[in-house]
Amino acid sequence: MDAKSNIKPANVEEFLGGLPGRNLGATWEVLAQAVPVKPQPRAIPFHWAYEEVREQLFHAGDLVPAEQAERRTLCFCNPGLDGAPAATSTLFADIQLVLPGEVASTHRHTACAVRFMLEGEGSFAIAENEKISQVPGDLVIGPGWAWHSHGNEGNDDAVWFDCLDAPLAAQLDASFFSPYDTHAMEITKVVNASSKSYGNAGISPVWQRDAGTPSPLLKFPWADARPALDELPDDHLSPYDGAIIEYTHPLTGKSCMPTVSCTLQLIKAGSSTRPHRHTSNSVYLAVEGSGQIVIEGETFDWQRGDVIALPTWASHYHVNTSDRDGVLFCTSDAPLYQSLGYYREEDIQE
Ligand code: 1HN
Repeated sequence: MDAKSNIKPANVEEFLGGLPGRNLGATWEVLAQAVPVKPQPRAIPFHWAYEEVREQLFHAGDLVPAEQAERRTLCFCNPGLDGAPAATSTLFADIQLVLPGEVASTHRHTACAVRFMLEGEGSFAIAENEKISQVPGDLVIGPGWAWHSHGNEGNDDAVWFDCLDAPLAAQLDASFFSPYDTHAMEITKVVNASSKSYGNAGISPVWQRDAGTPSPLLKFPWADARPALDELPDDHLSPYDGAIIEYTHPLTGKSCMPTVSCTLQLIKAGSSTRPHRHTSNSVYLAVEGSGQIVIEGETFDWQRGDVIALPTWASHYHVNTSDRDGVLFCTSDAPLYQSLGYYREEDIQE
């Protein structure tokens, strides 16, 4: 029978068989696909060991000149996502190498970016005509659509972790990218201008108060964040995350980016946390000590530089069996879910 016949179908099978040719579907046949009873992430929980990633990154450093790579980074490809450059469905993450003397080209993209410094003194970021100094442990953010570049004027190889909401922007068909008209952006502001204006906790300028999103403060120093973890009183710990602090917009207290939040957490030596799960995807970067994240019953050991992808709705808890406190940096798309009314979190009773 012709798929587009106007003759009344003789039975249900014939009726259903005629729908695809009309670009129609019978909702009752595809309801579970249209409205799954719970999230069905394609990304899987996954761990990348820094030792292996770093070795490959330095091969790139030997073989690929900076001029030939817009950014010399190795990105984390979640095995559940068919080779796509994405650590989770919404978050791109990579490890970047900038050798002494190199300066990256200037460009901008709608995807927002966060950077956590791992190795090397003497590198810098440039964002919107401001030069930002950066040392290991610092978090430097790159707001969406801001012109940016970076370089290394020290003697050490600079290595850092990047996370961008690029897969989200691409899925929303909202991704734009453009190169600057010259290689280098001129610097018109004082070095670390945003830190000078907004970097004093609880104290902010009156005359130029920028309460828009994202955060007008672009650098969150390790020298501020790390002591804050140790100082958190015991009655301010999270049952699920131990001592955990968020890098926040200095004027609103909200996440540093509209779609991405950044946290730093400490799992005390010999401690473990309660299991829970939430909608929102996370990418963890281990920064100090060692520990384990148990995700859906599978144990992922971590040490400094390791990266772990936690897809939405996967149950997880933290363990630190070592005799040294462990510290994890984490990027998450929770603000996205929260602003859309899609955020859910659930304690898991054993
Ligand atoms: C980018 O601009 C940076 O500026 C890092 O450091 C990684 C990955 C994809 C697209 C742009 C950076 C990036 C990126």
